[in-house]
Amino acid sequence: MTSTDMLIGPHHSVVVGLGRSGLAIAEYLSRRGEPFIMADTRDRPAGLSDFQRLYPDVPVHCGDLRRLDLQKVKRVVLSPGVDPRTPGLEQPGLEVVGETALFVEALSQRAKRPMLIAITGSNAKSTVTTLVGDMARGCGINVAVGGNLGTPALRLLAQQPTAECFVLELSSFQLETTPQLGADIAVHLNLSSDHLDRHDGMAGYARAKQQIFNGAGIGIINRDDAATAPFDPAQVARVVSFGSDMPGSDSDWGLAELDAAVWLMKGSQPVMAARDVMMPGQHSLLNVLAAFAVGDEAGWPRDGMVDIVARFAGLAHRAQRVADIDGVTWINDSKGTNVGATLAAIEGIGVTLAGRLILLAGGVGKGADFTPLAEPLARHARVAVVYGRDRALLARALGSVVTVVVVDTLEQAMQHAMGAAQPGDAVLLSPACASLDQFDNFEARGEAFCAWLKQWQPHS
Ligand code: UMA
Ligand code: ADP
Repeated sequence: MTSTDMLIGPHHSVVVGLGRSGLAIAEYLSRRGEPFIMADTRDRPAGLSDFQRLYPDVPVHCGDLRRLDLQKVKRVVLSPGVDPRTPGLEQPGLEVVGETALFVEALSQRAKRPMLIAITGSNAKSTVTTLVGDMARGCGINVAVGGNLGTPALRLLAQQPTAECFVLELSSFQLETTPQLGADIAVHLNLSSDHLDRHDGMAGYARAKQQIFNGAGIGIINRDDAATAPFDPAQVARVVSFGSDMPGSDSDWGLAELDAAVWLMKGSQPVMAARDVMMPGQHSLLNVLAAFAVGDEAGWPRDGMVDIVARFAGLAHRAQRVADIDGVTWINDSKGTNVGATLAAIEGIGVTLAGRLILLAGGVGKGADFTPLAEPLARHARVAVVYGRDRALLARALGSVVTVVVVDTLEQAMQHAMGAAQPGDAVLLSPACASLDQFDNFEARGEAFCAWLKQWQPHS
């Protein structure tokens, strides 16, 4: 037993994780006057002194959770980065929930419950969440936007107490510890492998994502990706789909060719011409369809939404056109940190080109299988230039179907691309890997790409 242990009792919650979520949980429990202790499994967590300054009276436990007697507490509230399988947490009868579960609890206690829109998927969550938020704002809705995207949901509640609509990006980590989300609109964008270590493989990861549908009013799913459909249809009152084909029913969304132009459609009604969507690539059209489906089900005016989409340039480092040099487009998709994202970028941008793609990929592959990239590269690429720690793995997976050039760094990869590209081509940085071998994060990698381009551009 530790000294912290002696201070806790059956009314206490134990909050685990001294990061952004932990602080938002602490603020929430303090506002409600609920006793809690703070815990972190690291011996010297970075946020400790800030927390102690803010909450001098709250006991803090650092290190192994098995040193706390959790059998006697009310419940444990986890930050998303903390694995529910952490030693000490797997005890019979112990209630373990996450920050999102407390948000749901708080929302249900409001006299007039605001609308909850929840968005998950392996890729494109931040883009779609931001676009849905912009659409709501553009249509005059008092909206709060956050979750995995940045501001924890519980902090949004405090910052925007009068919001009539909450739009949350939810990760598998956040969904795993939210037993009953009860979203009015729940969106599952796509599923490809990521975070497999945390969820014990693909089946566990898919199951965590499925929690988005628990108690949902409307489920919005991707017809191109069967894994986005609710495993149990009874979880959701009604399902609406989006996809790259013509929609089969009047409430579904899709694409169709009308008078030799591609249109975004609701059922048989054309809503917006694809050429008026500012974000590049066919995969971006799917993201826009998902956002339209949300706004339409929420009852927002169609014209207002179309206006926002026409001006939405996308987020930095996501399939972002950053330069045009001698007829070659340079695209920064540094957020392509897994195979699913890079696959979508190759397919989505490849089909729009007069020329061919030059893919720049590499970094830390996180044990992923790169072979799904081979077939689309054979169709769309002139060359794949691979760099960084796992370049040999990429070369082995792709070398039999596409010309592969192996270099050490991203800058060398760009130099090679500069020489190989022809007018009409696009050079796509979509690494399918984490950046941590050569950069601090994906943002730093994307910024380096843009900075080198700036030096090379003739009139910059
Ligand atoms: N900690 C432990 N034990 C552990 C792991 C962490 O005690 O085993 C402690 C750390 O010492 C640290 C604290 O937990 O003190 C950090 O908590 P956290 O990792 O949950 O991070 P937060 O600062 O609370 O940020 C979290 C999300 N982080 C993760 O899911 C890892 C942020 O998503 C999110 O923006 C934020 O909540 C607000 O909702 C980031 C992320 O990387 C961007 N998400 C993953 C992704 O997008 O792929 C899922
Ligand atoms: P997330 O928040 O899920 O990581 P982002 O919006 O940050 O999503 O985008 C992450 C990556 O997903 C980017 O590389 C982006 O190009 C890619 N992406 C965008 N749209 C799609 C899509 N429809 N399917 C798969 N990947 C996509």
